[in-house]
Amino acid sequence: MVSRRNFLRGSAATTAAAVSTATVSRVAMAALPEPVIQTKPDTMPPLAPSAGRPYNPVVTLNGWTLPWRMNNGVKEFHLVAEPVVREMAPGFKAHLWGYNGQSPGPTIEVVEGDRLRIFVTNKLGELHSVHWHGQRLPCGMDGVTGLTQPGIPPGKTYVYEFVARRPGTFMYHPHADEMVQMAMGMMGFWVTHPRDRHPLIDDVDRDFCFLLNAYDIDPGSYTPKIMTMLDFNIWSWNSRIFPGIDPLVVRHMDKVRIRIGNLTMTNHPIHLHGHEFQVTGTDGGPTPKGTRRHEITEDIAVGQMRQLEFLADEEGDWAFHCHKSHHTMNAMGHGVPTMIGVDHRGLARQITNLVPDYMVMGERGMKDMTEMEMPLPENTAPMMVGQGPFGAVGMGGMFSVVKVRREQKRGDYTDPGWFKHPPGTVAYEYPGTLPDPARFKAEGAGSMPLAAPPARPTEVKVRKPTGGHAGHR
Ligand SMILES: [Cu+2]
Repeated sequence: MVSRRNFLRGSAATTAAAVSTATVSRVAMAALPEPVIQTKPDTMPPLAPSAGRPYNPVVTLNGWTLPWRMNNGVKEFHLVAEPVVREMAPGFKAHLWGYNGQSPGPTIEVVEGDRLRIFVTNKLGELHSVHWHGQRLPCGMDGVTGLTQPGIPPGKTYVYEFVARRPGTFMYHPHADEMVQMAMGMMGFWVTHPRDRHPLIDDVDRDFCFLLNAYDIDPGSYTPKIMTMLDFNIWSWNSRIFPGIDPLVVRHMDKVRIRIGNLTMTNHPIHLHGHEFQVTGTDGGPTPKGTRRHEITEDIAVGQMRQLEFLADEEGDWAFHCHKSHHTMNAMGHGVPTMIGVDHRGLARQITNLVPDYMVMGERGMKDMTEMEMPLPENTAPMMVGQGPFGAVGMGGMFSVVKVRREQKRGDYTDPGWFKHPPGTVAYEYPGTLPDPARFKAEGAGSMPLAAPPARPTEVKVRKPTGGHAGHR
C-alpha cells in the first residue's frame, strides 16, 4: 500500500535538513562540498535552484536531487560511491551499492552552459569510475576505467570537470566492473535544462524522472546475484517495486513530462492508461516535432532514455506500468508449473510440511497467490500485492499509478488518496441470467479434414471454478 505522504515543500534548505552528512570525514574533505546523504527512499519534493540560472526542477520518483554549491562560477557536486541498504518495498530491503546513501544515486540537475565540477569519492572495495551517459565532454572526462582514466582506487576521490553542452535527459553509471556495479544498483539520473526558451523543449507543469532497473535476489536473501544475465526476479523503478513505488500525482490539465532511462538487460514497453503521450526526446536530444506521434506504449531499449509528454486531461487513478506481464510481479513468478484447474491444495499443504518455502501456482490463476496463507521467507516481497479501493490489485514490480486530480494544488505532490469516481462511471455487475451460448450447427466442418480419424477420441474435461470461488470479493 502506498501510504499517504507528507511532502516537505521544496527548497534547498528543507531538503538538506532531511538528510544527514556524516559519511565522509569533514577534515579529509575540507576542500570538497560536503557530501549530502539521503537516508529515506521517499520521493523528495523538487529542489528549486538556489543559485545560478533558474529552471523548473524535476521530481525523481522515490528519489531526490543532489544539492550543489557554487564556487567561482562553477557548480560543484559530490558523489560518494558506497554500499547502501535500499528499502525496495515496505518489508523488503536489499543490500545494494549506490551513491550518497541510496540506489539509484541522486539526480543531478544542471543548466545548459553550466560549468561543472563533480567530485567522486570511492567508498567501495574495488576500482570505480563514473561515465556521464550522453554528455558532450572532453574524452578524458568520459569516465571509462582503463580507457580514459585510471580506475578510482578505494578511498580516493577523483574530480570530473566539463561544461553541460546540450540540454536533455541523461544518466550516469559506473564504467568499472560494470556488470557487478550496475547489477548492484549503481546508477543515477541526469537532467540538463535548456538555458533559454528552446523550440523543441516545452515548459511543463510536472517533470518526473526515474530509471528502470532489475535485480536477482533470491527469496529470503538480501544481496543481488550479480552473475544473472537475463532471469531477474525483481523488476524495479528506481530500485523500488510496486506497491513501494510512489504514485505520480498531477493536477488536472497539467502538462506532464516523464523521463525514463533503462539500465536493465532487456527492453520495457512502458504503458500509460487513459491518455496519449508523445515522445519528445531521447538521450540523443529533443525529437524534431515532425517525427512525434501519439502513443500509449513506448518501448525503451537497453541503455536508452525517453521523454514522454502528455496533457493530464482525464481525472482518475491511471495505471502506468511495463507491459511485459512478468515485469509487474515480484520474486517467485518463475519456475512454477501452471496449475489452473487443478485442485492441489491438499498436496501443496503436505509438501509444505517437508519443504517450507515450496510454492505452487494457484488453482484458479496466479492471483490466488495473493490470498494463499503460504508463509513467505523473511525479507521477501510477495509476488503480487497492493490493495486498491476495489480489492487486491495483484501487481508487483514495474507498476505505479498516475493520479490526476482537479483539486490538486499547483506544485502539490501529496498523495490525494484513491479517486472518487462520479456516480455511474464504474464497471458494474450484470444483474440478469446468462443466456445459453449460441452453437454452430455443424462443428468441425473445416476445409482441411484429417486424413484418417483418430483411433480413439481424446477425452478432456473442463473443470470450472465452483460457485463459491468464482465470485471475486
Ligand atoms: Cu519491463
